Amino acid sequence: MKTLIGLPAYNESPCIGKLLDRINDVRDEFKLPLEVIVINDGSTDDTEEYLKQYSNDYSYISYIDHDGNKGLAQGMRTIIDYALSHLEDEDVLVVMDADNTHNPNIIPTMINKLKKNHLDIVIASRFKYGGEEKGLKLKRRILSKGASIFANIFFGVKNVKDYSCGYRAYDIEFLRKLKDFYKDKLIEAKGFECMIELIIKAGKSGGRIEESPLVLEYNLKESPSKMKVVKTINGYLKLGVKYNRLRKVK
Ligand SMILES: Nc1nc2c(ncn2[C@@H]2O[C@H](COP(=O)(O)OP(=O)(O)OP(=O)(O)O)[C@@H](O)[C@H]2O)c(=O)[nH]1
Ligand SMILES: [Mg+2]
Repeated sequence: MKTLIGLPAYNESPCIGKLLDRINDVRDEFKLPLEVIVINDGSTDDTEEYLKQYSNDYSYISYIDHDGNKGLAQGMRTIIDYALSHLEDEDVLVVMDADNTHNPNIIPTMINKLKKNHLDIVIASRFKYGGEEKGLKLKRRILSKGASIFANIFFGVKNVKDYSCGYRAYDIEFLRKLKDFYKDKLIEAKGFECMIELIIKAGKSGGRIEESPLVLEYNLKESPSKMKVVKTINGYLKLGVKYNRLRKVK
């Protein structure tokens, strides 16, 4: 069994090297067969220079360049397509932010949970007992908690509290089934709400989803945030209209 870590990255030069070092430590410490794919989404800073250097130094790290900035949703599509064409059904895809706020040392726990409990997705959750958001400003805390409450009311996916966090482990057999079913419509969202869309569709397809606590290390964030609050809330509301559980839609 192999694990692929997929990192969507846009202008992450202050953080990407630090995160790849931390992933390397976890790989050594836990002797995990880990590989890394970074999607460099038209970064205009030195992200690509770091990726050239790290992919030269470590054969298990590679990257794909998008020609221009296509957005997080397209980054996720590229990661999923890459994972499905490079991994076997027994393998695992872990997606996490490239901004060094997601500690890779919980990856072994997430994979163990996924495999032991025969799950389809494990979400690293800020709202699971033991999780927290270190260094996050009040406005952003309200947004993440608000997204969680909103999504629970509208979508009510079993066992899920953290719908918007991108840090997750996906079972490849399940992801393949999901992609075969939805095809090019697996991710229709344009922005950051694609993370919620994936969980809604996984839940509708009978996916077994559980959470593992995440301590979000926002105190380590050095790159500017790319999350546009108004645009993201707008995206959440559109999902609410399209997929809310009162409507009988596919
Ligand atoms: N492929 C791609 N990735 C992006 C884009 N914008 C952001 N990302 C990545 O998506 C992940 C999440 O972005 P963040 O800026 O960390 O957003 P967030 O975690 O919701 O909020 P902050 O941490 O406050 O910024 C990071 O790895 C970013 O590099 C984009 O346009 N394209
Ligand atoms: Mg982030």
